[in-house]
Amino acid sequence: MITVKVFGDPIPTGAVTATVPQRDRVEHLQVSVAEKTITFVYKLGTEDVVYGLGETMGRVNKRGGHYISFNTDTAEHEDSNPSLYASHNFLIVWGRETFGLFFDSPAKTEFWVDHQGSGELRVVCHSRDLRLYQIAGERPYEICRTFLKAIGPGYLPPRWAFGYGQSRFGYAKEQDFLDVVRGHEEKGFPLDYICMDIDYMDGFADFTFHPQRFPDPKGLVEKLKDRGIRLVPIVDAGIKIAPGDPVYESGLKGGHFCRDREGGCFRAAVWPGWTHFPDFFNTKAREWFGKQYKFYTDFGFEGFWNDMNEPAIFYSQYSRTKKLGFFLDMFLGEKRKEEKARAMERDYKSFYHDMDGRRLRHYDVHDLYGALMTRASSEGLRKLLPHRFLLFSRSSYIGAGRYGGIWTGDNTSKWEHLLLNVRHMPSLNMCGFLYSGADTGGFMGNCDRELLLRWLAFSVFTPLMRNHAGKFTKDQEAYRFEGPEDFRSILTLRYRLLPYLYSEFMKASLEGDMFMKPLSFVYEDPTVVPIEDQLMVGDSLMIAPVVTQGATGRRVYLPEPMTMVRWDGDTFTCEAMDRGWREISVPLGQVVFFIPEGKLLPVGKAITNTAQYDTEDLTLLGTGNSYRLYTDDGLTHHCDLQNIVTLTK
Ligand code: MIG
Repeated sequence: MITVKVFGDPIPTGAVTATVPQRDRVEHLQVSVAEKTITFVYKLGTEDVVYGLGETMGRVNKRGGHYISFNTDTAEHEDSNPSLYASHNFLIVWGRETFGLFFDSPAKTEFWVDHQGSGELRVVCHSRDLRLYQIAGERPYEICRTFLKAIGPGYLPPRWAFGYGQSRFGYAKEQDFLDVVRGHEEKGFPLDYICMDIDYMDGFADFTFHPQRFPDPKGLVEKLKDRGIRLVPIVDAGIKIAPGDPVYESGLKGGHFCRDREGGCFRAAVWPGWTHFPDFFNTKAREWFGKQYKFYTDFGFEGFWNDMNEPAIFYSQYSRTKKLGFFLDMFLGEKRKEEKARAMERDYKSFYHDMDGRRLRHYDVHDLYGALMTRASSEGLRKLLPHRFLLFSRSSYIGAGRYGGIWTGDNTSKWEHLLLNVRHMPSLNMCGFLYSGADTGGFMGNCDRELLLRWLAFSVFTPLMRNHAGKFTKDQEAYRFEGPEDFRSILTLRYRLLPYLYSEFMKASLEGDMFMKPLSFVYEDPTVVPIEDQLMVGDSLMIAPVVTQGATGRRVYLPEPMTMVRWDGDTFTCEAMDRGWREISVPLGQVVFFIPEGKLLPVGKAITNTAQYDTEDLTLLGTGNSYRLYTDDGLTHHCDLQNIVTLTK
């Protein structure tokens, strides 16, 4: 049961698609309305668990933290940092009383969850306009499913998007992409796509290719597609101010850019230098932007990643005069950091949207900008391409999960961020972002062999499995490392598990369910509540990734009897195990996972590309009797739950 209480005159955010009954009361919470804010307070029980908040720092149980929804381009993924790239204002209180809340507001929203032992949940919306959704239910999982149904079915990527992807900020010419393909082919490593970062562009302008370094984009796309590899270009939010350029000129002529106070086009500098930001709040501007992807689809591209759409600003006229034009705040001292944050706030307060006749100050609706970019590209691509496409974004807001996936931005090659990736996945799933993942191996810093192997061994289970690294970092492609057999083992496992992963993902997306869940969503066993480094993946699989440097295995809790499956690169070895704690050895290069009693998990043949995918001769692991396999051609938009065949042992 979900209801909504409306405060003030909120804009439609598009987050909830279901028709939801209104009510006048707010249950559970104390509400106080001030001049510019609304504050909600709830006294937490000492044992209460708080779930949700999607892409934020901290643990899966959000207790102890302070989180601010105000989308920010930040590489500082530390618990002291309250804001990342997304705003996912859904949370669940589970304990003495159990209920769900969704603070549907695109303005800055702060959450204190038993912060510094305050014992209370305090939410401050920095706006008087808000829709507060209240979701009733007995258990967190039930509340979550009610919420997911209300925000609509998830984005469905094509099957090739479940293959392995390679990326790096620094690939700058045709040959770099051919080298990556060859690197994987030579070692017998699977691969499905390579991302093209901003260096493909001419002067960092969207909808261009550098004429010398990419003389024949269409030829390159075709050449790689013949080898099963797709290219996935990046698209940044800002449009380069480039008189004479057709995209810039048509945006200007159509009035599709955000306005400054005086009514001119707002200017901010990002990678291309001075840019204008498309006004994604405006229907016509969204249509205009979506149509621009024809530039790529005409060359044969079928996948895209949207970046810098918080929107990130390197500097504005104001911050440039104040010498605050930096983009890596982690290198700034505390004082400069604060000055920069203030300058950013000033920038965000100095431009405006035209939401089909309603003028909005950007600052008041900031958190929706990236989500609306995703919507614009998704709706455009839907018209341009006859089949499903890959699309993932950096910035997001709840509801954007209907239009595309997300990745979690500029993490670092360190063990803590592998664990962060593990914690993010269930939280993102709660908020409707099933197609998601982190930069495997880490973006900033240098990744070593051990970390990459362990990280890949976890990413095997995340829908988006992409190795991405930042500029000037050490080579991070799997084929660059010693001992290729360990990498081949893990990458091959991903492809052998595809029938299961794809099927479970599609069922979850279509049904409004989660793909990756905390154990506590499934088991009513108090022992599992604090366990956040084990996850359920679909219905027949529990994972317990190794996230500790130097570990040769780990302790795993089995909430019920399970089949332990050990993958050694060649064979699956099964062993029945009882409920309870176990010490499991997991040598580098191996992957160990668990199938609950009475469940089956289908695995396919060893393939190196999703083009070779088939569901003939699946092996069924586990002790169940049957498995419901979702099948389709991996491209059609006509996905429904009719496409299920029952496999029996
Ligand atoms: O200012 O396009 O998060 O994945 O490689 C950095 C360059 C811009 C940030 C993205 C990252 C990407 C990088 N981008």
